[in-house]
Amino acid sequence: MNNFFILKIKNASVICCLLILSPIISFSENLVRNAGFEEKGTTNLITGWVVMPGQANTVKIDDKQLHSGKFSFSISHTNSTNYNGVYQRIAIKTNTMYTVSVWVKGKDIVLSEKANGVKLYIGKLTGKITGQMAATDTQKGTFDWKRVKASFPSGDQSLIILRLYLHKGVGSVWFDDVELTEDTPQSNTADVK
Ligand SMILES: [Ca+2]
Repeated sequence: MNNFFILKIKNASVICCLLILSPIISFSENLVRNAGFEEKGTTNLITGWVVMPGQANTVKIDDKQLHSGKFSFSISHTNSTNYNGVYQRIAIKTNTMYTVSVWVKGKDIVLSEKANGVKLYIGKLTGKITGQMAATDTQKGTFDWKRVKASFPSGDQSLIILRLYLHKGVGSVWFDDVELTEDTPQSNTADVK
């Protein structure tokens, strides 16, 4: 075997390794701003998030219950008709699969009959909210930090709204470490010969 062929084989090996490793080492950027609620902003404003127009003194940045860092976002209701939360608009790619998740903790959450409850919600946004694209399963009762998630195809949407809320229930909920990422392709290795 001459040096030319040895060089070709070495080059081919390097290319094969890169092709095999690329799906493993690739990662997706978290598209959520201030995802861990560590940037407090000014009074009643949370950097990166918009507080929904709800009832006064029901939402806050909390420094007692947290999943990571020093702060979480908290909603506490004493009235079962209350509906409060935060949201942000996020630009995404069309025709792409995304996964969204959040860490959530609850205390004494009791929901009304027609409540949507505790959710991370993804909605279409074409000038106004036009429908749900994804939502995590609702949560109730008392529970320690757990991660809830959902996946969805973006379809023709290039802008979405991500909301965290407590709808029509009493009790307290904490949210932390929100994540929205593009799904990484796992099937590339099948094309490597
Ligand atoms: Ca945090």
